[in-house]
Amino acid sequence: MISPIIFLIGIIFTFVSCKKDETPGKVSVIFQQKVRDTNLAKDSMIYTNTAGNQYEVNELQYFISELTFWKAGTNYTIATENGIHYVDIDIASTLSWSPDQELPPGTYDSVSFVLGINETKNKPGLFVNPPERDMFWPDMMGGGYHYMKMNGKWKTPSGTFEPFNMHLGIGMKTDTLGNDEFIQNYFTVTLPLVDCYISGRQLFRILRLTMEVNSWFETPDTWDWNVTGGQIMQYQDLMHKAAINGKDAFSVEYESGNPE
Ligand SMILES: [Cu+2]
Repeated sequence: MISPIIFLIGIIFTFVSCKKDETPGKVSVIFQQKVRDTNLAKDSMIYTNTAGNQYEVNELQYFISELTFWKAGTNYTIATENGIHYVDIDIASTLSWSPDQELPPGTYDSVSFVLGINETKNKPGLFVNPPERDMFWPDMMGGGYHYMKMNGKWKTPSGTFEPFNMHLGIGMKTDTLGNDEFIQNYFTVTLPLVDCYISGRQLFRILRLTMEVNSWFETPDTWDWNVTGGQIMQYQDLMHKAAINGKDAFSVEYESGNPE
């Protein structure tokens, strides 16, 4: 027979463990880069885009900023470290970000972020140390920093390997009067969250943000390096096309459910 005291402890324990975790949560974001759902293998000429270009990626570096969590019409933007995080597939420490900012506990509806850096922050001198500093964008082209550098090679129809530099940043256009005008090419990605409870419990504050690399080369436009050539940073129309293609390159995974 179970003694009444043990029975009572059992009830208290059940009650405590059923209580929702209402402690604020600090989120951790893990950055993943994939090609068709498999981890990106760099320096490997094993990928083919929709246009039929065989390609490899040698370097991939990008900025994520204005990371914002949305809950019932209210939003919370990560502001620590100026709200900007640098990702570089060659630097393991950049592949996760645990900003020191607490979010109220609860079920969040969506997460959004900027690929790149917005015009209020993207100014020369923002970063003084490498590796972020090395993302600088030439002043005469608008200044600030590259949003992304994806460097690699593709195989041309004649069988040679040519370098490509998918570099995104501020663009330049000349208006009808001959004046140069700068264009902000950064874009916001919003991803819905379903049953995403964020709280102090470790399990419920880790988000895996995946960039599907091949997505930059398809939908809405089929990217063909044999047509575009390898360099885009001096061509606003190509950067614009890349930015439009990149908008659906991201997805998010997390542990769903309520910690009850
Ligand atoms: Cu560049």
